[in-house]
Amino acid sequence: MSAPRALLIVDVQNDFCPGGALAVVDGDKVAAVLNKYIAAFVKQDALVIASRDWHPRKTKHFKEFGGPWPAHCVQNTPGAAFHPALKLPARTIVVSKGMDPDKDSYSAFQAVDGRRRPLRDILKDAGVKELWVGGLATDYCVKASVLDALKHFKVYLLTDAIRGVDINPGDSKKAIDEMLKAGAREMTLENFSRKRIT
Ligand code: VGL
Ligand code: ZN
Repeated sequence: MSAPRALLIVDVQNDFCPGGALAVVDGDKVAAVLNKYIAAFVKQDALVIASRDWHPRKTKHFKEFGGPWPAHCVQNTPGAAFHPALKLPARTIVVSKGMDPDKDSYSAFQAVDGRRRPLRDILKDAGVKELWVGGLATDYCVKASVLDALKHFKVYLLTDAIRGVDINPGDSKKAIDEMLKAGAREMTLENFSRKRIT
């Protein structure tokens, strides 16, 4: 039986990092922090899940087809690959989202694994009670995922392992406030190491 705790790494992909099509300032900096959590979760035999934005070339999510964003994370392109600084263990469960050309969706709870199992089923089947969430972007996918997660799980938001798009200044801060208000608990690597939560 695996631990009741799981780590959800949201969309740490090249296109959301400096140099990418939808770059988030310092997006790549989350990798070093997340690597520490990954090591701790692997030691605990806890699930490590990585979500990815995985869009078809034509989707209403992209500006050229009526959506809000420049093209990014197009399936099987280098921009859609996980950032190389992120050390994902071989047993990582990868879930993909954003494949529907007619939808503009953000939450990792709309993602499915290679066998089309939705994230919620994967977590339930593994007996997960607690989800620790970090990644990109704070004000979009992280926020949507955390708000969905709170309906079913205890959630820790890894506030030093997230970065936001901040189209309007302050969006990320607002998103963090909203997640905490909805019931997410804040966790930083410093607190995690100090409390040696196991
Ligand atoms: C995201 C904007 C567009 C995200 C995805 O993963 O936060 N943001 N697509
Ligand atoms: Zn997207």
